[in-house]
Amino acid sequence: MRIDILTLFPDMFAPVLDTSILGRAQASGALEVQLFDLRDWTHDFHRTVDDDPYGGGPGMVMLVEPLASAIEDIKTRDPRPAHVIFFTPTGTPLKQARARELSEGSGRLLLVCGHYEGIDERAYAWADEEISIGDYVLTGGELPALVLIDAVTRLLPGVLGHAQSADDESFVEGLLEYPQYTRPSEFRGMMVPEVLLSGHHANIAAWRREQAFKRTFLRRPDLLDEGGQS
Ligand code: 4GS
Repeated sequence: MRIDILTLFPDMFAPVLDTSILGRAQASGALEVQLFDLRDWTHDFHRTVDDDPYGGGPGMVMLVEPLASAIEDIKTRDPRPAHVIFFTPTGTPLKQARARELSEGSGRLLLVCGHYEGIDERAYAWADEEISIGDYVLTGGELPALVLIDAVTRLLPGVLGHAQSADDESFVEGLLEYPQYTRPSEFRGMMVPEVLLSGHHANIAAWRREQAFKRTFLRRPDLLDEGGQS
């Protein structure tokens, strides 16, 4: 998959993208990331990317012109059509099912990271999709872009070692993940549940299903209402 990123802060990405599984995904060719600095599509001496909001109010608003020019230009850099995603708290909340679809989709994403108070509303005409990573306010769309890249990349073929690990965990079956343990079997009086030490695979599977269901009921009953469409 090719992922293009349009941002004012390209330096924010390498430390995350070059580490651990994302680093390996790039080394193997499963993931290709291209960073683009929005200031490269400005034309004035100060390389201006924002201005005061019409109607007044605090903060600055990103200009539509550099965003539109940059997106149109970046789209031509590869023959594959780019699916353009903007990050905003007013977007559709990101769920595992959407991450899965994007990992199986066209093979090319263009992630647009806003900064400052917001983006001129007219720029959203260049968005195919608007995504929120949660109901809180960040300083920019860079961290949301990294969250999306992480969630999508681990679902790409060959990225995770174990074929199983990508679909055994939380959300995939609409439930939270069951609790996990490793050595030692006792730590400061806290025991690992007996059934996990039993070697009885059917009992272990049943215990995990029950734990996943109980946890979901207690902590995220909203997921049970969603009918497993997460
Ligand atoms: C989010 C979010 C976000 C909103 C970007 C204020 C700078 C900021 N983007 N999910 N302007 N939550 N964006 O907080 O996607």
